[in-house]
Amino acid sequence: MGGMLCKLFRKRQMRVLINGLDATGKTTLMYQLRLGEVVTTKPTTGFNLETVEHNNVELTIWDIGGSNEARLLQRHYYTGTDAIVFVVDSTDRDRIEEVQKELRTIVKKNELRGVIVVIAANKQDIPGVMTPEEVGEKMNVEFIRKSHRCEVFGTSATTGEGLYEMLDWVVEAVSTKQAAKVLGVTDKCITSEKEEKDSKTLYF
Ligand code: G3D
Ligand code: MG
Repeated sequence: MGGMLCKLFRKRQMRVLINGLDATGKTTLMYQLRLGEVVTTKPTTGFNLETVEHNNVELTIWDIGGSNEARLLQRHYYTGTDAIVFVVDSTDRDRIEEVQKELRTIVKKNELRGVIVVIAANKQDIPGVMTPEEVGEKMNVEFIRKSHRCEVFGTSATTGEGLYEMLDWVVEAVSTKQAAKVLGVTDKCITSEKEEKDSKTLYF
């Protein structure tokens, strides 16, 4: 039953934001997915926006940070978001504290109440980097889980490792949430049973 519902709702429109500090691997990840043409726009001075639309999924990417003006403008893009993928550079121990604060600020935003949060512990192909568990701990995932459904995935945007597994999870989680909303129940009532499928299948 749960699986069927998820299948039904999988076709619905989804907005996924991909955020993270500069040089964490967001653009590389976008190209690695090869979902379509990546369009780069500059809505105003201060930040670049990259978008891909594929089937009913809209992926929007930008680097967090920048001027206050840029941050105010970014706010506009939060509205209507279903999931946020927060890309972390697992090699960057120096900035992990800063990253954790940024994510905490983002998830507290009204426009992002209840969105699915995914942390991509990226650059896992590099030896000696922080493990996904370590990144999760440093990002204080337990705190985020008090208000949001949140999961950590180890990824490599250059090799593609872990990307499809992560996006499969995002689509499944958003589908379940959308189905629950329509039915007026909490998403925990709908078991997102894993169907017999190739783990590399992306539903976009
Ligand atoms: P951004 O869009 O978040 O700013 P980019 O980041 O996608 O531009 O990536 C920044 C740099 O990190 C790039 O290197 C890119 O190749 C590298 N990178 C991104 N993801 C990974 C990864 O998973 N593993 C490794 N080893 N490198 C990664 P350059 O040298 O082009 O600046
Ligand atoms: Mg980029």
